[in-house]
Amino acid sequence: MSYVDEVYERVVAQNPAQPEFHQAVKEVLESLRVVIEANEEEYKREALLERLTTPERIIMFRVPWVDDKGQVQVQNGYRVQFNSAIGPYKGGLRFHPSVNLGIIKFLGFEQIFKNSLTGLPIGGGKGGSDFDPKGKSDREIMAFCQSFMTELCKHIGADTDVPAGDIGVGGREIGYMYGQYKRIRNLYEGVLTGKGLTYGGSLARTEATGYGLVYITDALLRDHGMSMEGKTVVVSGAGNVATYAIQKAQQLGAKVVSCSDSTGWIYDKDGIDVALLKEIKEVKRARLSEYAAARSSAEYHEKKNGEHGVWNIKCDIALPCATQNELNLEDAKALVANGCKVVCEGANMPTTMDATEYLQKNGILFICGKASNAGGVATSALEMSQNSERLSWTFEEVDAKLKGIMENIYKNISEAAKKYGVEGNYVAGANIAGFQKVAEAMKAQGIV
Ligand code: NDP
Ligand code: 2IT
Repeated sequence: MSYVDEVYERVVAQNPAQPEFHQAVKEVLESLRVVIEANEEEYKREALLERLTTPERIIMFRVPWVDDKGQVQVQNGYRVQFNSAIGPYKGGLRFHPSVNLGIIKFLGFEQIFKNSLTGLPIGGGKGGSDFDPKGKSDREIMAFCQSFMTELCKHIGADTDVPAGDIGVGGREIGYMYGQYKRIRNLYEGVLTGKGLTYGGSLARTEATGYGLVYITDALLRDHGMSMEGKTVVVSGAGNVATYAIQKAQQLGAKVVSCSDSTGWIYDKDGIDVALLKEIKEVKRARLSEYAAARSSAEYHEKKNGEHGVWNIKCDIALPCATQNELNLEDAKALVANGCKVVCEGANMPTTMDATEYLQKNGILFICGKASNAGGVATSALEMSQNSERLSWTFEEVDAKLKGIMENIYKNISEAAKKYGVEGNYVAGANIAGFQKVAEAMKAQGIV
C-alpha cells in the first residue's frame, strides 16, 4: 500500500465518526500523491504525513452560561491548534449547533494550507462551540461569549494563537470576547482579529473574504480571456462572506441574482440589493423571507430537502458561500447543464468530492476554498501586523494588499498545477503549493 493510502487509513481508524475531517484529509492527500511519491522514503521515515494530520494540541472545555429565564445552559467549547510550523495558530471560531470535534478538525486542517497560501506567517487552527446564536438576546450572547473566553484565554495570545470569526461569530461576538480576554489577562494585544475599528480592528477585514473571493475569481477569468463584466452570478449564503462577495461582484459589473440562508433562498431577477440584504441580516438579524417581502423583483423559496435551491438557477459563475457540503453531485450536474463556467468556493469545503470531480471533468474552472476564501485570514494577518506596530492602515492600503495577495495565490496555484502536470487543476495546485512551505518548515524544525 502506498504511504498516502496508509496515512489515510490511519486517519479514518484513529478519528472515528469524523466524516468531514476524513473528507478534508482525503482531498489534500489525493492531490499530494505526486509530491509525496517523489519523496516517499524520506517523508515516511519522518512520519511527515502522520504529524501533518495529527493536531499539535486539542483543547475541549465546558461552557456554562445562564439564559434569560435564569436556566443554566451547558455547551461544548473547542480549540484545535493544528500546526504551528510557519507561525502562531490562526483561524476562526464557529458558533453553530452542528459544531463537533470532527468539524473543527476539518476546518483546522484546511486552515494550515490556506494560511500557507497567503504567504504570511500564520499556522493553522480553528475553534468554536455548538452554541446556537439564533434567537438569543444580546445579553445571552454576551454571557456565552464571556464564559467561552474565560476558558479559552488560558490557551491563546498574540504570539501563540489568534482566533477570529466564522459562522455565527461576527463583530459583536469578537467584541465581547475581546473585552473578557483583556479583563482576565490584563493584556491589550492583538489576540483576536476581526475587532471593531475603535479597538484595534483593521479596515477592510469585514469585507475581506467576500472581496478576496471575487478578486481571485476575476484573476481566473482574466487568465482565461474573460471578465466579471456582464456575467450572471449565483451566490449561496447571506452572511459575512456572501454579502461582500455580492457587493464586489456587482462593483465589477456582474449581476448577482441569488442568496440563501438555512431556511430558504432568494431569486432576484434585477440583482440583489445589498443594502436591503445587510439591513435584514446584519441589523435586524431576520430571515430572508423579509427580503422578498420588501422587493417586488424577488422570489423567496422555502428550502426543501433534495431540492437544488440556488444551483438550479442559470448562471455563468457560482460562488458557494454558506457551509460545508452544500453543493452536491446533483447540484453540480444542474450547474453544468445550465452552462455555468466557473465555480469558486467562498465557504470552507462547500462542494462534495464527487461534485468537485464532476465539475472539473466537465471543464468548469474550479477554485477550492483554501485558495479562494483565503482573503479573510490574509487580512486578519494584516490586522495582526497593524496591532504589532500600533498603527492603522487606510482602507485603500489594506484592500490593495488583499488584491495583491489573491492575485499572487492565483499565480502560485496555477504554476504549481502546471509544474506537477495537472494544468488547470487548481485544487491540486492549492494543496501542493500550500503543503510545500509547511513541509519544508516542519523538516527544518526537526521532530516536533
Ligand atoms: P455567517 O454566519 O456570517 O453566515 C453564514 C451563512 O450561511 C448564513 O446565511 C447562514 O444561514 C448560512 N448557513 C450556515 N450554516 C448553514 C447550514 N448548515 N445550512 C444552510 N445554510 C447555512 O458566516 P460566514 O459568512 O462568515 O461564513 C460562511 C462560510 O465561509 C463558512 O463556511 C465559513 O467557514 C467560511 N469562511 C468564512 C470566513 C470569514 O472571514 N468569515 C473566511 C473564510 C471562510 P442562517 O443565517 O440561516 O444561519
Ligand atoms: O475560515 C477562515 O479562514 C476564517 N474563518 C477566517 C479566519 C481568520 O483568522 O481570519
